[in-house]
Amino acid sequence: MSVNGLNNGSPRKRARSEAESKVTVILGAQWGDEGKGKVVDMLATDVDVVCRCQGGNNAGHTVVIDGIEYDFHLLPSGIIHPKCKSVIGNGVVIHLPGMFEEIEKNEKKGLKGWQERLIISDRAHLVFDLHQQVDGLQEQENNKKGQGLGTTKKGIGPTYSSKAIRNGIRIGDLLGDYNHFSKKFHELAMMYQRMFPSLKVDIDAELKRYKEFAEKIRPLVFDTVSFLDKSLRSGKKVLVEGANAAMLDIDFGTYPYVTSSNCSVGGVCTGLGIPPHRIGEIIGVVKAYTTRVGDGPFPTELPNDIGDLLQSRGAEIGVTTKRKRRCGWLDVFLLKYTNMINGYTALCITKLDILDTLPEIKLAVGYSLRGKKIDYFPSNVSDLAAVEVEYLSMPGWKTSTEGVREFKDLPENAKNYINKVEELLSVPVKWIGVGKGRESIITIH
Ligand code: 2SA
Ligand code: GDP
Ligand code: MG
Repeated sequence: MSVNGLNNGSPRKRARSEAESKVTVILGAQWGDEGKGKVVDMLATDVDVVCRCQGGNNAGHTVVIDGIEYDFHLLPSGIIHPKCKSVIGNGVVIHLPGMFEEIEKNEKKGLKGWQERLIISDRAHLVFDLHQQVDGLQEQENNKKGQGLGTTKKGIGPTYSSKAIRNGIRIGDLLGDYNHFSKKFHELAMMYQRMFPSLKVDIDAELKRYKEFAEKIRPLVFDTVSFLDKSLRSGKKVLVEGANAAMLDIDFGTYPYVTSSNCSVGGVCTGLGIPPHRIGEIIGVVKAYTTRVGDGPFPTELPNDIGDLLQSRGAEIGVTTKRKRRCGWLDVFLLKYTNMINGYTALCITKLDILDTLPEIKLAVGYSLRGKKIDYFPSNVSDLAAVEVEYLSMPGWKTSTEGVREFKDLPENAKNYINKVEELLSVPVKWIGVGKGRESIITIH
């Protein structure tokens, strides 16, 4: 027996089977829209299961295959792969009308056979229309005080707050005793009507509609904890598709300008019921510059011609709300912070091609606050808004990289840019995106 009382090394310590596998996690390293959908699609060709662990249909993940653009909000981006199961885990919040609309839209583009592949956790919470209305009303009130957050109004905050104050309603409640579900729904609606007298909810119509949804989803609902446990024990390849991104994480992001879930690596364990030792590769998806949609401080923002150029060349428009995304230089100081939290084992740098026309490119390498260099990422948004950014300037390459498929064929200055990011972060860059399509990727071996 060792000093700490554990049987380390004793025969009673059960060896993990050779066949067991670890999950590969794909996470947004900035403020979202880094191109996670494309990375998931690229890796999903070779996996058995793709899971969403947090967020809801606020997310917008784009996959482009043979020129057809699919946008996924609640469905894992792996859903188009015919051999891959798609799991919506317990940490996700689900708006069923939105999910079926998304399915129908993608069916028109060629999505088939999803009924055999989609698996929904019985522990996931339901987003009702009333949560979405409340999201809008809260934003309206905050805007009047000049304190709007710029949410997607998809009901994400109100649903996670229902979950936290324990009057949330889960998929399992919908599929169980309908009287119990109706009672819970009544109580939820009454609470919000007390808080927002202008809120209109046709309770009977909603209950009727949800009775139909219950039968539609019943065949898709499982205990995803044991499904994933079995999958991993039998060596299946599992991919986790993070939604939103580290700087929008409710704990580590630019609070209160964040979403309401943990979009960093911890959300993988809590949102799927996977123990930490089963986490393998953690791929950070980094856009070659920075964007942010919604309000909140953004130290490297470029409210000028360069920002406009990145916005238009990068087609930086929200996939869910169609809002213009704010654009700025790549912030390596911020990436160092998100790497402390997520521990990336590899990076995919996307949208390098968008920088192709610039004569000079800058990287943020340090922050100062009130004249003093700081070695931490400010937790306070007014401090973050006040930081002075130290930049490293690099020459651009002013050549198209769109057709490049091998690292060695990139222009020298583009290679220098990638190498500099890798050096500053000490994380290997494994992939570089040079276009929207599935094929527009450079793999570094
Ligand atoms: P919410 O709706 O409560 O999650 O909003 C809170 C903040 O989180 C931001 N947020 C996002 N940021 C980037 N991308 C997201 N998905 C869509 C996309 C966004 C869109 O892919 O483009 O279409 O506007 C996303 N979802 C939430 C949000 O802007 C708030 O700052
Ligand atoms: P996600 O939320 O992280 O999945 O990213 P979004 O889909 O919201 O936004 C990324 C956008 O960039 C989408 O329109 C993608 O098609 C596009 N995209 C992804 N990678 C690249 C790339 O390497 N180059 C270019 N030009 N576009 C890309
Ligand atoms: Mg997105």
